[in-house]
Amino acid sequence: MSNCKPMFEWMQGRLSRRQSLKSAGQLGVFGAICSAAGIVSPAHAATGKGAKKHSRHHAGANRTVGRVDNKRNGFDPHAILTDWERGTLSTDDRGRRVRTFDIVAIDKEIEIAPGLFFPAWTYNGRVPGPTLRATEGETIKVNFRNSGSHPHSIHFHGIHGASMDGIMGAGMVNPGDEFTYEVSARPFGCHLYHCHAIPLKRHIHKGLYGAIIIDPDPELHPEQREIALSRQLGSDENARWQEMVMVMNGFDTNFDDENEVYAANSIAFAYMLDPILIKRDRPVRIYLVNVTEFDPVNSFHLHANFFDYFDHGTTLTPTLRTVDTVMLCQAQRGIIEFSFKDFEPGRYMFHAHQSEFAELGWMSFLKVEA
Ligand SMILES: [Cu+2]
Repeated sequence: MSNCKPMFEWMQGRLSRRQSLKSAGQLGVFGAICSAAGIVSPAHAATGKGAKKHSRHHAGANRTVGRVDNKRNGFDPHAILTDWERGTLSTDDRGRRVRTFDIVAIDKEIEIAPGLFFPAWTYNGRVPGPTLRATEGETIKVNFRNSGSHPHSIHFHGIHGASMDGIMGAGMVNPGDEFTYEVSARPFGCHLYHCHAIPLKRHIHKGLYGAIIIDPDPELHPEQREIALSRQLGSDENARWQEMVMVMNGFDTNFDDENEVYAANSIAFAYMLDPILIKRDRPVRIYLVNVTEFDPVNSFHLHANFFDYFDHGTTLTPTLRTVDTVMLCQAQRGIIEFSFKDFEPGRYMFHAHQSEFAELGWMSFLKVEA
């Protein structure tokens, strides 16, 4: 740790105030790296003594040391990949299939990197909020209770009436109050929901967002029934796929309208420290959502392979084929499909291709196994 402090002071003298603040945020990550046993200063690295340790530091850099306490957070980034919230299915007196979810807004401090805490506003105590999953044609009802300290709402990117829009005068909920949103589960695809209280950037960035996945109804797509079936959770065709959701986000830990930490599903480097296990012979499908505030774009880049991309997930044929990078503005989302069939087993990296985001947490591994 003592080696890190002089370096930080040296850097601080050379940066503008805003850059310094940002470096202070980085120190959370950098400090964690330095606190590991065996890290030596660049000065020592220049001599023979300690050079090996230093090179090991560089080989293993771009990650944090130590672990986020998932238990204290109340959510686990690995569980979030696949913990679809299915709600309760019923038929109403108009004969409609209704899927009902319960969501509560709660203020909650969460740990986003080891030892780095963020005063979040959450849906159901987690960031991102629950991944709602429904089937095309259903009616979605969400009973929303605001147990937070500010007015909040749920605004769905989907199809619904004006009164259900989650904006001022249409489903904005004061602390202690409740509201039931009713929206259509269409179009099928990969969508999102978020709070639409103002100031919008603050309410979104604090953590009030989540993914909503609408599976296509195979009966409505006879010409592409097999593909639709593969997306329908619970079908044999779907069971073959290794599906996961990734919500790309960032955290402004010092409230200067810039992010100090970036991630997929909130926890910096979570999938770097514990790579996501992938079976080589089964295809992979990622539901990707960008909710990053303050930066105009985020991106997803896969190493050593290429993928097909379905913009917004609203088509059954790819909108981009054979690419290894996609760029998404805030609220843009899509479905990524690829396979590691016949590849050499090992760790395959994926990350934002804004290098700054990658170095501040949004860097990950898939561990491909035979
Ligand atoms: Cu809000």
